[in-house]
Amino acid sequence: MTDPLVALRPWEAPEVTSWGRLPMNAAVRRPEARCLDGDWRFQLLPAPDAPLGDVWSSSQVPGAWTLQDTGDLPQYTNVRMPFAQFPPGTPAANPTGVYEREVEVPGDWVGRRIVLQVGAAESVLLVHVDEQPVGISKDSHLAAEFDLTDVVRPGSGSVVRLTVVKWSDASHIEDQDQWWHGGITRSVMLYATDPLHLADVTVRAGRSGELRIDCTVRDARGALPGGWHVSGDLEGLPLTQDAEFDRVNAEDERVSDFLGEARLHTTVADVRAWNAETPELYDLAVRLHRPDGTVADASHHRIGFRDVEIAGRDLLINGERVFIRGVNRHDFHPLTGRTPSGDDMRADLVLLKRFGFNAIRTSHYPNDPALYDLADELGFYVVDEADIESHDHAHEIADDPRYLNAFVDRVSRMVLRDKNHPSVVIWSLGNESDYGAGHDAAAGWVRRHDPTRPLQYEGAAKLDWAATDDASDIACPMYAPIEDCVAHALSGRQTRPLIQCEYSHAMGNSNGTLADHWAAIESTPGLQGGFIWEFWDHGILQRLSDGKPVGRAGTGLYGGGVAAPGHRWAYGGDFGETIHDGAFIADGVVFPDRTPKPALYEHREIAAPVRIEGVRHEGIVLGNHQHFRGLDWLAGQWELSLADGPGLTAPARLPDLPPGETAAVRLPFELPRDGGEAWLTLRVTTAEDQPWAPRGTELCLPRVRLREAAAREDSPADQPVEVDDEGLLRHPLLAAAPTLCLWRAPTDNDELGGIAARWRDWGLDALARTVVSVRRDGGRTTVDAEYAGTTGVVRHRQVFTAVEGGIRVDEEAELPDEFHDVARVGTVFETASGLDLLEWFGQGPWESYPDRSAGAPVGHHCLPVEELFTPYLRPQESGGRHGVRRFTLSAPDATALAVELDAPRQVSVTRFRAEDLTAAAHHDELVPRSGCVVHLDAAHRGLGTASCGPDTSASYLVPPGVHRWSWTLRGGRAAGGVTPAPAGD
Ligand code: IPT
Repeated sequence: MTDPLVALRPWEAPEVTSWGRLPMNAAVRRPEARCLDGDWRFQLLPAPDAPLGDVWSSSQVPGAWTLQDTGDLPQYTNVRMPFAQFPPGTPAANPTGVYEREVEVPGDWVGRRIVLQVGAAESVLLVHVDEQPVGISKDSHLAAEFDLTDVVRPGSGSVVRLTVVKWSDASHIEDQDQWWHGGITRSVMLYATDPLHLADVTVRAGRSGELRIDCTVRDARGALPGGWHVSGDLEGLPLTQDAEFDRVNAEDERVSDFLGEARLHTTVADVRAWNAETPELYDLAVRLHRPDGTVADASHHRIGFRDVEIAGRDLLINGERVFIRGVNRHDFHPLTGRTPSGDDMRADLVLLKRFGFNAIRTSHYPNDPALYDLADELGFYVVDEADIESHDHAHEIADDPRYLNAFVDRVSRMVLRDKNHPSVVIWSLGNESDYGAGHDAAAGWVRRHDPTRPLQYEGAAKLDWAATDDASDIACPMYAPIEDCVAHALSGRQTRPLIQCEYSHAMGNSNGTLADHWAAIESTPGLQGGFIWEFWDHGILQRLSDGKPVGRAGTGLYGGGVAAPGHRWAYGGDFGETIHDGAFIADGVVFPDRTPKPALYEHREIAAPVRIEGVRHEGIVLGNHQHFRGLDWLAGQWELSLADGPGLTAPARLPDLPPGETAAVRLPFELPRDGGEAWLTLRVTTAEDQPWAPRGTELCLPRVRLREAAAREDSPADQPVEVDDEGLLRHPLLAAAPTLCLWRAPTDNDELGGIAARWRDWGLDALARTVVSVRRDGGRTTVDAEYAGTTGVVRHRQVFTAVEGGIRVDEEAELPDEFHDVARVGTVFETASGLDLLEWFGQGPWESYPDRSAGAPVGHHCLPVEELFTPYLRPQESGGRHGVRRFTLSAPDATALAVELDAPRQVSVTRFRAEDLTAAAHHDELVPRSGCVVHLDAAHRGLGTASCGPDTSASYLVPPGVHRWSWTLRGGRAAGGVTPAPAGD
């Protein structure tokens, strides 16, 4: 006999969103639940209607079977569907996981209502108990509950079977830019309540201290017996019940169940309001009592008192126009795919706090419930997004009546689940799904059900940012150029807040112009921030020997952003799939192991809570850039860096400064007369333990230049400079002579933005050098050379002059107009091996580029060469340091090579030639060279974000024409340390 659930073919029926599923709610009673996680019997069928076999293996719940060696592997696509069928169609090959286990139902659950909760299943869930059909659910990122009271017997065991169909009509609206998996990815549990139970709890708590709790009770057995009541307390203080239960459904004999509501309320005097800076939470308990006063059901909440409103074009939290420093976050883990643990999620949020983020968009589905508890506790403004993305077939689906129910179902269930979280300040209807009646229907539901929060949907607002009648209360574009946002805010047409739902695409070496975005946001009324795309690089840990994902066994096989030898971070195509979107899955601000990328330091500085506004005669002017907090939780230290002298440090006393205010403070030391260029940095740390940072955690490094560099003169010297007939400098510490370089290993932005293709067309990756002349004139040798590309020739001159202790190199390159936008103009040379430590005066210690240089303060920095390189998943230009004035590469035996630059320049020192990086597809393919590859750039192109969004701004481009730069090379063996730079001034 065919199973009725299978006979329905619900995987190709978008109208069917569920059957037998209980309504979503926000009652929280986790302590009582029995957890059914662990190993379940498992079979992977080739299709949902294929017969069950006799052979069972096992599979871990929660978990993706695609990461558990079942023969079905992860696949990554961005926009396009992984199969050809149009919605609601599915492919014939449709992996279907059957999970089974015995469940013992406790004997004392007799007379109770017994509920099975499946945390998340991807993408259709069919539930059977003892072979009887129980229910169906879709929506891969929300829990489904089923009433098992009539199908299980307390005191005996039952077989629970969960059948999960991978491809369905629902896949077409879960077409997010992420890996496709299959499985039960969140916990499964069983719990019992009294038949008359708390069916839902709705908390409304405003910043004035007013608290209102609506309790919904339900009893499937009929009318409410007399004497039942609810009670509640907030931190032990009893709440008041407004009245008896109001019956919500009709008192009609034909209505079999009872649905009633009661309201509790109180007003908290001197309430400590919740906001992302001071996330004050209160414990709330809500109880349902039997007539004798005993507790039949209880629900516990941590609530926050706060207001969200839109006033004109400002989004206000507790009346304040806050900046939204957001990031898009997926539930991701490199071993488990979609199943981060509670500790993992806490680690994500702790890291985000430490790097200055205050907001999260749960791209592109409701995240694990624990995430919202953490956001409440640690302090984040959350845009909670429904699981709707129909990217590939957006236009067909948005108005398709067959999907209407699914849109409303997904949005409403998210709201019902998450409505009590103070962190959730905005609802989002989903992502990249065009705009249609399905959205308006869902918006209508939200606006009626929860008028306390604004609603956003990029697809609605993008048609006209200034519209006032669509399904979005916020203009929330993605990847809009800065100029467009500013122009809109200045146009006089703006009607609603402008907060980008995605911006600054973090793929590879990226996030160029982030500081320019924020300079515009902070100076333009009407602009309020945005959400960086995205938090994670979604690399999956993969064994190279057999190409399989390592799964949970991979714990400890990575660190510092890099997979252990014999492993790599897999991206699209690495599991042998032919339909995929390559490395576009690796576009986060952290590596797959959560190691921060350098761009995070940029963000941290841009978001600094306290900043140096300038230097005035009365002192250093500090500003408090928070919205709600003073500076009392921060400690500071002044650090003075001198180009040519020892630095100074002193504790900084931070002023008592309300948000938005400035004050001048005196430096506890005088600027020394000597020492050349001088920079003052305020190292800001936490003065006391925070829930997300122990005392002493560094938060930002605002800085200011106190004195410019003085001009230097090298004294001519009388030693020979060795230049061969090819015009190449010979030097004992150089393995390859300095030549001209216009190429960088294309970044993802260079490649996907089409910029690198131009460079290749012009032949910049393989310029042919011809020496034109080598002229020797006493201590000076002039080399003229030509570097020919396919469409133009660069003329290059190097003048080598012997100076005291070394060689001065004056260079000039003239780029033809054809080469109107190149990666770099500069020198490249390679050193002998053994010079493994870099000390430099310039920006650091983090990697920085011309359009991403706000994060790294100017000072003296020192790192082993290996640590200068950033292991972007797909190798590319990496390891640059901006604003370098001079550097020394040294060996343990005190051999050293020192370079003094004529001006702050972009420098990189790595083990890789640009061509090595260009040729590799994964980090593990790189073979480090023994010496160093050194680039000194007269000009280096900004990074921009052209892999998805705007390229860098014109001011960061490298133009054609004449470029000039000079540097002095000194090298040799110095007793007791590196070769000293000449004294300045
Ligand atoms: C946008 C998507 O919303 C997001 O999921 C991700 O794909 C991002 O881009 C790029 O990584 S959609 C894009 C086509 C603008």
